[in-house]
Amino acid sequence: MRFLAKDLTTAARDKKDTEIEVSGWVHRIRDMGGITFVVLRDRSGLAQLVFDQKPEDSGGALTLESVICASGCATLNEKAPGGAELRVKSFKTLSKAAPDLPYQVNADILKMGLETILDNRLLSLRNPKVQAIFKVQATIAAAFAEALRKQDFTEIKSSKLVGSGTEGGTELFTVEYFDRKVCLAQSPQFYKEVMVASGLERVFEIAPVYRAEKHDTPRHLNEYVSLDVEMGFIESEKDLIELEKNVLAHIFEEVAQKNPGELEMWNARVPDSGAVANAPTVPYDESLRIANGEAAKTRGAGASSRIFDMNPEAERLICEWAKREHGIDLVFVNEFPRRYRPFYTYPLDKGEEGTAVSTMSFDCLFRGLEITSGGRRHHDYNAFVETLPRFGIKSEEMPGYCALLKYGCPPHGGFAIGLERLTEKILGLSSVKEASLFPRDRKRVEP
Ligand code: AMO
Repeated sequence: MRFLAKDLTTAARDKKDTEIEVSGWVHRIRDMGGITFVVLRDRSGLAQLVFDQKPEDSGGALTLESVICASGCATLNEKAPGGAELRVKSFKTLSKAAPDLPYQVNADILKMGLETILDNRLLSLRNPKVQAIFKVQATIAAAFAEALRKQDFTEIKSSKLVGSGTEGGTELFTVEYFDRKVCLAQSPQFYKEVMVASGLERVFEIAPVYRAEKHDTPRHLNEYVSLDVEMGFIESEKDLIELEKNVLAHIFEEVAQKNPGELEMWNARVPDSGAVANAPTVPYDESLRIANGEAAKTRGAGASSRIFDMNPEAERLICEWAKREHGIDLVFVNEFPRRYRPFYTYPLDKGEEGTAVSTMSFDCLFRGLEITSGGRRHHDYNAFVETLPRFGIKSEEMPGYCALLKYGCPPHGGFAIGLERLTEKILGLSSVKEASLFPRDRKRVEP
């Protein structure tokens, strides 16, 4: 019967003299002359195997990354990882790895450059610390869905082939679609609104989205997983902020509970789920004042360079302020000026002559990085058609949106969290690319 590495200690206690079997990858080999220690890796972790002789198969010496199956008796040993080891009686090689490994799987990945890690993706994904990222990511996605299902949200899967974009025309990938060109979806924005209007009222989607952004930065991917939410019958973005706090608190709670080992590997801590409720909501203008105040403190009061928009420096400074003043580096910035938000965003009338200058929108910043954008949307057909020219759009160019709003659509809104960005910030990674299994950037489309 196959035992997992993590169960070796139990086996050593319960099955002392019975032979058991473990299988996995050869992670490390230490030849001590008389005996050889082999560290075996399986989905549960690492286990120490002790061979009385040099482990050899019909093809010669055992090689790193070969897949083997070993049987023997488990015994307690304080010095072994996990407190037990397998004294091997026999083993067989199930798949022999070639000896010319181009990447050292068992190395400390903090000592490897990101490019090397990504260039050797097939092998770097075998590193336990790299795998930890994706175990945590799986928990995040599951907890996101669970928190929403509990509140009567229905999961949807919308098409990623679309006729036009929703988040701005310059960031679209086009693809051949029979005799015409279509685009890869930048967001399920339109479809999630359609499903609210269809009567489902509350929907969410977990799916990849595509952004043809040319810049290569630690915060941008050209394909990322969007955790999307849309909800009917809301009053303002504040309802959405409450919902997101609830979702994030559940995610943090689940990660703390399901991934203590993974968090430890990365020396990471999730915020206390109870503290999420204390995350402040700061209007956009006020947040820039805070950011400038924080910048002046570090640069000196007379510093001349001002922060004029929510750039990465402002995001970092506001989170530092929130950590100090509210005990959590999580902030919601709302009421963004209209020029920064897409055409579908609901106005917040504050300006003279009834012209909206700001919107019922928000971003969520976590540990110095924007992880979420959202807001209330237009639901009134006439107001929507009136606003389009301000974005240089003709209503004829938006037949879908016009039809959606023309035939009965409740007040609604939603948000989207970037899965890789949230993973990156939970674990303290150096780049969003580290949190993507097979990152797509300007030069990377393989593997
Ligand atoms: P937005 O375009 O701001 O909003 O994206 C939402 C969130 O997605 C993440 N994100 C990215 N992650 C990695 N690489 C990128 N290139 C990238 N671009 C964005 C960020 C960001 O906060 N339709 C709206 C959401 C809504 O209003 O419901 C939208 O997509 O974490």
